[in-house]
Amino acid sequence: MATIESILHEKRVFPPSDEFVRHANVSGLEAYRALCDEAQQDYLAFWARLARQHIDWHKPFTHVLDETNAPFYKWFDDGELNVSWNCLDRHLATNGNKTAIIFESDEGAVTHCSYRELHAQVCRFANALKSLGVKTGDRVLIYMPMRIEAVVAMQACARIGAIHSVVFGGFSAKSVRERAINAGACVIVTADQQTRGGKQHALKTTVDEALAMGGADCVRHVVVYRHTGATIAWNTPRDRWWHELIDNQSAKCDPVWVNAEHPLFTLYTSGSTGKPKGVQHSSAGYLLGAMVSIQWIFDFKPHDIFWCTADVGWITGHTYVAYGPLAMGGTQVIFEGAPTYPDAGRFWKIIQNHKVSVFYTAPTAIRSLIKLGADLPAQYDLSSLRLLGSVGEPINPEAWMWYYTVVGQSRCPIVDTWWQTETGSHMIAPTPGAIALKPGSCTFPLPGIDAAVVDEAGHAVPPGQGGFLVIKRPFPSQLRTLWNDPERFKQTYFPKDIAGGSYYLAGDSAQRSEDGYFWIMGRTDDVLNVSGHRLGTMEVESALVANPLVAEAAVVGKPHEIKGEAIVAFVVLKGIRPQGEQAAEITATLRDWVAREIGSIARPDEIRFGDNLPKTRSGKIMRRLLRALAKGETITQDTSTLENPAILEQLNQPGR
Ligand code: 6R9
Repeated sequence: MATIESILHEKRVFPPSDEFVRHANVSGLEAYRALCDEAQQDYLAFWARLARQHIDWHKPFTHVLDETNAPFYKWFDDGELNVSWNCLDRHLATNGNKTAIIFESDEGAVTHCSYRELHAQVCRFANALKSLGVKTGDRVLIYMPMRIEAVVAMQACARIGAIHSVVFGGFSAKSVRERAINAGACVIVTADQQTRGGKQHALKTTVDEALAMGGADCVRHVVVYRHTGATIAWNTPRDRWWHELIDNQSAKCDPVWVNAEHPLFTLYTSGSTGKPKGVQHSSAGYLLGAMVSIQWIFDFKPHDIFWCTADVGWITGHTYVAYGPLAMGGTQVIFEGAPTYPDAGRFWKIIQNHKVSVFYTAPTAIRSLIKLGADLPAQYDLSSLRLLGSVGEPINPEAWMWYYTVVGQSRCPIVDTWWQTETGSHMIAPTPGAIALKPGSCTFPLPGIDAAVVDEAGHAVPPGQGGFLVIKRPFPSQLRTLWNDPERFKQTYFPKDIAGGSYYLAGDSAQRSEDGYFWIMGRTDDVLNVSGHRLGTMEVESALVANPLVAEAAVVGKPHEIKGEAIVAFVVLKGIRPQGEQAAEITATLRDWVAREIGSIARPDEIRFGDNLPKTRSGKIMRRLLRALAKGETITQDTSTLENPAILEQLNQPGR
């Protein structure tokens, strides 16, 4: 895979075609600059204009931004709205019969769901939640397969002002338990099983396990959607079937009007400690970010067929599946399955069959599809595509060029969108009718987003020099706090040493080239990016040391052709260092153990055993050395401060 050095020497430039510019929502560089200037001249008036234009308010706001308790910013905070009303009800009069969702199951069954039908389903389920005693402000944990019902559950929460917390279906019982307790969830919504790539995975059984571990007494009910019909254990009166609960519910449910700042959801994500953070988003500011980014970056048109492949368990599946496309009144594809099932042509077939016009996926998916069938797209009719998007990790220029020429047939701009769970919506990404593209660069910030690259003290670094990526002014869609942990919120995102705590610190390093383009280089904290999913090295380490065999563990990332980063664990066992067959067995045991503790996305790719770990004389593990060892580099660093230099040779043996 290309290194950051080769990316920075990228000379190829792809300006938008005249045809694309002519129809673009932001048409030409001048139009982009005009929006940036508008924000520059009167920042608050700019956001207020957009908030009035895009959102239907129950009670209009008069305050735009409250900075009195910074960094706990408030936006539009005397206004009232309902996010579900903005996503559904307001389209009914003019677009009730328009298809909101084209759903394709793992096995290929297709369902069309109109705005009117979706609205009815959401109302029914919202009434069902109310019948279980769920009230405004209560937390609901959602652990669902990637089906229409997942969106229904999220929208139903929004409708009654309940705060959802979606947990990705690949996470373990322990992760479900930890998140349910942290959120204080009163209801868990799940399904019997999920289906992906022709295989079934337990969901309800995992929830049972999570609750059996104890400590989550806050959970009063588990609502179960029947998907595969698998036999599952039943716990009366705690467990309730989805279909029985909605059976007699009305298809009308008045939305609860909430304050603009009312939390819409929390979503747990990894940071540099072993404990995931509950990122808390607002209602109005979040919705606005979703809408303006779809308007500007995805160049939204009412006739578009939009397809974002992300699961609703991640932020991308929140903003660009569950909320944004619906708020815009668009039509979107939701796909339950995997890109390579039944074969590596599945994505292209879906694009062809549903005439997808805007397609948004992750570099890891693109790389795996190149590997499994670089010539497959040519066998499908992809002429409906007009715009492509990339998210989750830096895209290497080779993958970019393939995506551009083979999938987009050199006709479709690629929007490489940099953003995070915490930012809620796109921050740095090309407005495709205005910005010339460069493979590997997410190009320029959205209008109104004051992004910069700075040094440790918060001073701008010169072009071509790496530094910390920050956003200098508050913006509507940013996280409001970390659930139950305002102190960690302040320290992590607004550290005092950078510009007195006034900048949002993203946790990524970046640089700008002479012409102002942004290039993201990777995380500055101990967070790995495995197949576009965030994972803390500390989380994996805590899982490993929780195994009775393990005395100590250190986890690092190493570059991986498909996944971007692979997980390498250096492990010291309590007994003697295993070798041969025994090492193979313990490796398999520990890999499965981590998958059970956290989820299969955290399963280490490689485990190496040592008698101990390289440490400084003060006892700190030298991670930089471990990273070099994992990559198979020769150690050129000074190892004189190492307590036990002999260990390097032992750990240099590739693991399994
Ligand atoms: C949306 C999402 C956020 C981290 C982020 C960065 C990496 C995301 C990227 C990108 C380079 C892009 N990242 N998009 N790096 N180019 N276009 O992925 O949110 O799961 O919170 O991850 O992902 O390192 O800090 P999240």
